[in-house]
Amino acid sequence: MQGLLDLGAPDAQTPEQIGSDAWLLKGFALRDADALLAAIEQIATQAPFRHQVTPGGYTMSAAMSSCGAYGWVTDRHGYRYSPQDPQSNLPWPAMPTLFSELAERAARSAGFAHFEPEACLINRYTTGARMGLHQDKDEQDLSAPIVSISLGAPITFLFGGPNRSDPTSRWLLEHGDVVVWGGISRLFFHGVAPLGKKASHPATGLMRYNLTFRKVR
Ligand code: MD3
Ligand code: FE
Repeated sequence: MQGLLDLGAPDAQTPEQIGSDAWLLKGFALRDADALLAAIEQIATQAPFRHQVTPGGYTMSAAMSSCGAYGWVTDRHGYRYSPQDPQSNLPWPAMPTLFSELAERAARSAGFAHFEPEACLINRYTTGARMGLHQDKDEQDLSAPIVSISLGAPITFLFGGPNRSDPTSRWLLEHGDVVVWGGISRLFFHGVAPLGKKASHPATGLMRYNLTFRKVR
């Protein structure tokens, strides 16, 4: 008989190491996916998704919003964390307890106790949207991990090394997957390939959402 006791299948209880101090928790957020998507919709009524412009003058193909004490902002002048949404000059929407508790549990499963995220960046990808190789280093405390939750259409994640020219490995990130990055991988180059034309999920259609939880200060 098949499927009753599949001990070989990866699941939320067995983190898969995808790099030094980087852990993939396959399906870890699956149970909470509907509630997460409803919360994202609510957040977007207060802080709508927008395509930000980089200091280099490029418009990002992923649309972004944020919740929590800080949001990530880029414009012609540079990148920064800001306690206000520059579009409204209001504080970002509060981080739902569901978000912070899920991020804390995921970090704990990967060996990082007491993770208290101060910012949750929300990226929204539609067909063709991508994120080029970059490092996340706008946070003051680089000892805290970053937790990411993928929802909706699957995408290919590119995971490099400490130098831009390092080779990249590819990982498929699907609905409900959670990844925790700490230690040296926290500063590794990474990005996502363009969202495929046929990529979809029943819960989101052609959209993919990514939540990243960060300690900022
Ligand atoms: C590895 N987001 O928001 S999530 C980002 O799918 C970002 O939207 C991508 O890169 C996305 O900055 C990738 C995975 C991720 C996030 C942060 C990392 C991987 C990371 C920080 C350090 C190393
Ligand atoms: Fe990043």
